[in-house]
Amino acid sequence: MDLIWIVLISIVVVIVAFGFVALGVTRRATRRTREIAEQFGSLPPAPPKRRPPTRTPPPPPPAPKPLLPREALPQQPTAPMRPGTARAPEVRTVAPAPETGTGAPETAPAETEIAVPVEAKPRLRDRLGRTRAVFAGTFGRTTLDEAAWDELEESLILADVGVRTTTAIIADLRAKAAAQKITSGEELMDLVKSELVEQLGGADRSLKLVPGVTVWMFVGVNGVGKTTTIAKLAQQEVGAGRKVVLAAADTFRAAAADQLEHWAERTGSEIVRGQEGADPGSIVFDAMAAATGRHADLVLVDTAGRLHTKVNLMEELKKLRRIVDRTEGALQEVLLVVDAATGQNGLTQARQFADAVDVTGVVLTKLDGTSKGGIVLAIQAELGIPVKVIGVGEAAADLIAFDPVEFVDALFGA
Ligand SMILES: Nc1nc2c(ncn2[C@@H]2O[C@H](COP(=O)(O)OP(=O)(O)O)[C@@H](O)[C@H]2O)c(=O)[nH]1
Ligand SMILES: [Mg+2]
Repeated sequence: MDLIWIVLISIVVVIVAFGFVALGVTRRATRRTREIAEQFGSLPPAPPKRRPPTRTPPPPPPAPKPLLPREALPQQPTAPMRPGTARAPEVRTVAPAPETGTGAPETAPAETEIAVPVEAKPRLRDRLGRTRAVFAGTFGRTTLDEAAWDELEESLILADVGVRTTTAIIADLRAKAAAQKITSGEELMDLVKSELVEQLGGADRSLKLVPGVTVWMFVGVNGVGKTTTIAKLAQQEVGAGRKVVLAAADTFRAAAADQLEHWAERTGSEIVRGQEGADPGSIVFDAMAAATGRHADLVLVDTAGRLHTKVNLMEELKKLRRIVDRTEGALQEVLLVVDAATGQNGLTQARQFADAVDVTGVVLTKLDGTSKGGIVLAIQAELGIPVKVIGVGEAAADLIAFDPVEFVDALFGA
């Protein structure tokens, strides 16, 4: 009996021992399988202590920012349809977006409210470099002889002051130089500066605003900078807390209203626009209605610079003027936009527009890229129309209220 028990116990011990051995082998085999599989990437990685050192993978790229779809922009209801219009002009209010120059339209993240950043105002002196260069060295002479006078005359003509105005200025200066017994180039420079300020001085250059709705209308040939100037002024006026409506009455070119709408978005203005070929009169009519209905302060009317004929254009502008004039006292400025680089040609254009619509002031653009800044003097002397604001670049902040003293200082100052 004892023997049987001993045999049985021995068998159990042997079985248990086998079991342990088998378990160990299986574990080792599993580990090995895992290691092999890991090398071929088919299993989840083993605990860190078993992994060969690896580099931290780069963080995933940030998720793209949500873009604001056009439909998501807050929109005003469409203005009422007028008889004779193919489609009612649309009135939209658009949220201000950040200014990044005058490039292609961009959309803004929907969830953040973005204020139009205040751009640094450009220094006039820096932007007038090319006209300034025309006068550089003119006043370096120690004696005021005939050569010095010739040089000054030449510089004024080169800067596009125009022959007639230059002749008048030189005659005036000669008389003053003789009376004041001026003998050096340096003294002459002071005299020239005060003469030019005097020539330019005295005009009222303010852009008029009245209580209720004020309208500023912009006229001028294609490409001079009407739409850009409107954008710049819209930014300025919205910044001053005014509610601004842009009237896209240049329906001659397809892109014109799009360009204005883009600026409405950036400046936080409302826009009234129609389709290409729509009646500009109906756009202005609806813009006036929208402005009155919504208690806007200012309507900026963009007009076409070209129609099929010049007569058409002038007649169209007169018509737009009459529509605005139905709101008594609203039309405060008819601003003729002139590209400074066109020099004396700009004067011819100015005469034609001034004859058709009573122009109240000139916006002289692109002074930054031209040596013909002297045209400011010619416009005022020959047309009697004051230059009110000047464009010195393509960005929204590149608009400066024209000040004769600042202008002359920028041309001749050290
Ligand atoms: N350098 C410079 N470019 C300007 C200025 N004003 C407008 N422009 C550019 O002139 C071009 C025509 O302007 P736009 O406003 O479309 O002219 P519009 O046809 O009269 O409306 C655009 O490329 C503007 O960026 C300015 O003061 N300086
Ligand atoms: Mg335009």
